[in-house]
Amino acid sequence: MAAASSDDDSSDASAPLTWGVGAVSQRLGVTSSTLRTWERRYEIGPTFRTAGGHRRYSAHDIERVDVMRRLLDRGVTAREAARSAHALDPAELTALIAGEKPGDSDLAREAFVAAVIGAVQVIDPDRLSGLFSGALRRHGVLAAWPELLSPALVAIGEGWVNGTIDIVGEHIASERLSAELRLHTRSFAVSPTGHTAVVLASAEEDQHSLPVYALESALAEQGVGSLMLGARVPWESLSNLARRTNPELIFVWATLERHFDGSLMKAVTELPEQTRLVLGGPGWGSLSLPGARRVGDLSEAVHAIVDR
Ligand code: B12
Repeated sequence: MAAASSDDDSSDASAPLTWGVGAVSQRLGVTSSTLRTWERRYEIGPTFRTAGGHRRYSAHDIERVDVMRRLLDRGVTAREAARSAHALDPAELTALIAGEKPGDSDLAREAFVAAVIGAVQVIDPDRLSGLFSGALRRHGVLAAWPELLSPALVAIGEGWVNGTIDIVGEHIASERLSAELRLHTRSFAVSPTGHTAVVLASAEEDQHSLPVYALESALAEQGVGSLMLGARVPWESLSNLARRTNPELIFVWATLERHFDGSLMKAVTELPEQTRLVLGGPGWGSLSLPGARRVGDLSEAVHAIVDR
């Protein structure tokens, strides 16, 4: 989507970021004339106008148009779609997006992703926290992660690649999501033995840790505690820790591609005999480590750990 702008004739620094008809049309695949019709007939349109009279859509206006479009795509009449889309204030839209059972409806997923992207683009951290916590509270991490949160992260990654999302936006979303995942984790009573029996970490030099926080949280939902080491854990430290605490299982996440590496092999061979190694994430590619088990998604990782 074209970047939000403040036109010369709307350059009030306190005004929210807004988008023109062309940008909205391009983003949602709805022609400009249809957008004008929806505004005229159903009052589904922009909240703002520039001093020069040009239409300016806020992030919420865009979400409302998007809901209208999706409901129409699902066979709802225009009048009903407009009524539903109209009835949503920003908080209700958030609730609707996070509240529909994920998996049941593409609308829930796509609207959630659109809301997250909108909040990243206008830099609205509190809305991000609200979206993330709402999704976790309503569905639990085991459903919310694959159905809502992961797709939102993938969309953020795409936004970063095509230049519509700044790296700062990616950092804000990541920080807010990891904070909400940790809060979710702490809301469950977990078995204290897990804190030494199960160790979770991201691979050496790999800064990506959100899937590991999701796993920590999903285990907590099952009453299983774990020792979370976070991002970029050196192999040597991991194997030293294992020799001192004899964990039953170590899970290591890798997003970035891993290559054969002597210090990794040494760490693996020095693990205590009882310690099982479980690997997750695209970075492991075809690398095979002696005795290690691969898991492909969050649910499989939870089962591998809970049923160990
Ligand atoms: C958030 C994010 C960051 C955050 C991480 C914050 C944090 N605390 O984790 C920050 C901003 C720090 C970051 C940094 C970087 N990032 Co980054 N990042 C992302 C982003 C947007 C989401 C990552 C994520 O959590 N994905 C989790 C899920 C959603 O994705 P997935 O792993 O592909 O999921 C698959 C499976 O693994 C499985 N799965 C999903 N969840 C789970 C959970 C478990 C437990 C299991 C077992 C499986 C599983 O299902 C999915 C389908 O197969 C991705 C975009 C993306 N497409 O993922 C880029 C992305 C991973 N980053 C990328 C890059 C390049 C970087 C940087 C190198 C950028 C830079 N130039 O500095 C640095 C890395 C520095 C380093 N040394 O590590 C690339 C990686 C390309 C590659 N494969 O090499 C991506 C793909 C963006 C892109 N499209 O180019 N990043």
